[in-house]
Amino acid sequence: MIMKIYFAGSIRGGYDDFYPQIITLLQKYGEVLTEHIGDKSLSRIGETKLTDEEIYKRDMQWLNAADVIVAEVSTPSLGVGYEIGKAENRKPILCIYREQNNARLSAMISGNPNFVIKKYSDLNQVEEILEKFFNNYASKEAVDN
Ligand code: 6IA
Repeated sequence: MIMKIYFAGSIRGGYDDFYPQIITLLQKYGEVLTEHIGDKSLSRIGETKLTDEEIYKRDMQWLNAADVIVAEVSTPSLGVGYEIGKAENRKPILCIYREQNNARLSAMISGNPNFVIKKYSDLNQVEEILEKFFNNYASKEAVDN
């Protein structure tokens, strides 16, 4: 079975240019349900043909279908906070975080023991973080089944 990965990243909260590369790295481990978040032209301001109601409905379906959530939390986003809050205690959640301009991560995320939180400064580090997280996840799955 191919793993389903929900990648969450700030859109209207502020778009981050690293998303396309992070999504490419994630595709090594499974299907990224939300790969459109890496589409720069569309996601600058969150414009799309879908209404907000349609976006919400589709994303909640994907969130429920996902085996694991990976959230890029460097840019504060109500949407990302909501998504990881909804998935908490139901799915493994990895939050990756890039320190920029001394901005500090919300204590509601950094202080939450249900999230695996990893800081990075470049994509090589993201690659290492993902490798460790997914290897760990795969070995837990093997024990559970
Ligand atoms: O509050 P934010 O907009 O920063 O919330 C971002 C999060 O909400 C992401 O993790 C997405 O899963 C979800 N989200 C918010 N807006 C959209 C959206 N807009 N499409 C899909 N998911 C969204 C349309 C732009 C899209 C074509 C890139």
